[in-house]
Amino acid sequence: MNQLKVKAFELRQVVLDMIVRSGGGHIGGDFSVMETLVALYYNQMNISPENMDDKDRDYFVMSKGHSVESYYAVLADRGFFSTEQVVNEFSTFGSKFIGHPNNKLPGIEMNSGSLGHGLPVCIGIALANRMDGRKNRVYTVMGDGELAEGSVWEGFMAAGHYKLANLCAVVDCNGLQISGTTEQVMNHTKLADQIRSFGWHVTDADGNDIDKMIAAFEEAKTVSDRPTCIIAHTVKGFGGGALMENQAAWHHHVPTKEEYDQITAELKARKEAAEHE
Ligand SMILES: Cc1ncc(C[n+]2csc(CCOP(=O)(O)OP(=O)(O)O)c2C)c(N)n1
Ligand SMILES: [Mg+2]
Repeated sequence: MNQLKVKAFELRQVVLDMIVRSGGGHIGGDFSVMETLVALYYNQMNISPENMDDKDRDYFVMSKGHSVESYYAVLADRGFFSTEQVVNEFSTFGSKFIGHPNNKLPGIEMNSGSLGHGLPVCIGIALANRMDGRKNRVYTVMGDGELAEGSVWEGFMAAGHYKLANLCAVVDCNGLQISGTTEQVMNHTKLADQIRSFGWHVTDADGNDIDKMIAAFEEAKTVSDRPTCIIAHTVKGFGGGALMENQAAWHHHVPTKEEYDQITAELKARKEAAEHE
């Protein structure tokens, strides 16, 4: 488990390199969601470059597509393409490594970035898999700001109606979106109760703690009569230190050279602490 904690800090460094080299990206949400992605891709999901043509593999859609840099970093490390290539090519003219998920790349199910579409598409995948009698699981990750999209709530309603126990949605609940706090922009006063009222199993977890996320994913697998939503309580910018943690301005801020050095040092320190845990 420590290895996965270390991995999450190492992959944040890849994200940082990608963004600083290219001059664009969404670093805050990348850093908040990293433990969720590492838990899914290294511990939970049956998915690999070798089994993408196998319909019994698991499915994942990155609904909050602006966090593409963390998604690319994880896919590269899992062997879908090379880390060096994505760091060098990200957001360059003509590259397939564009600034939101691109399904022309190996491992990427769906183009996303226009918020609010991952859950509805996953409902279709989950329904089809169930109709075919498959035992695999379908996962999506949304942002808490993304929940302002009406299609998300239609999705919550439909998935509850169809009792899609093979579906698990994560809300990366970092309390911030593009221009301020979720509370200011579109508040959800009782998020867990709201989602539960649509017929979902809802559980909370510390979304920057891999052990807690793995436990939440394991809990979801025991629920046989309804979909599960994990409300992952995270810190936007987690791992980057006081400079960038919990700051709306870091939604898509590109670090300066000095900030790059500072974040690199912070990530190194956190990685070393995780190694000695
Ligand atoms: C339909 C749609 N409207 C607006 C945007 C612009 N946009 C990009 S990121 C973002 C904020 C998203 O906040 P959240 O879902 O909380 O993401 P996170 O905090 O994890 O970065 C917005 C409004 C978009 N991508 N899609
Ligand atoms: Mg957010």
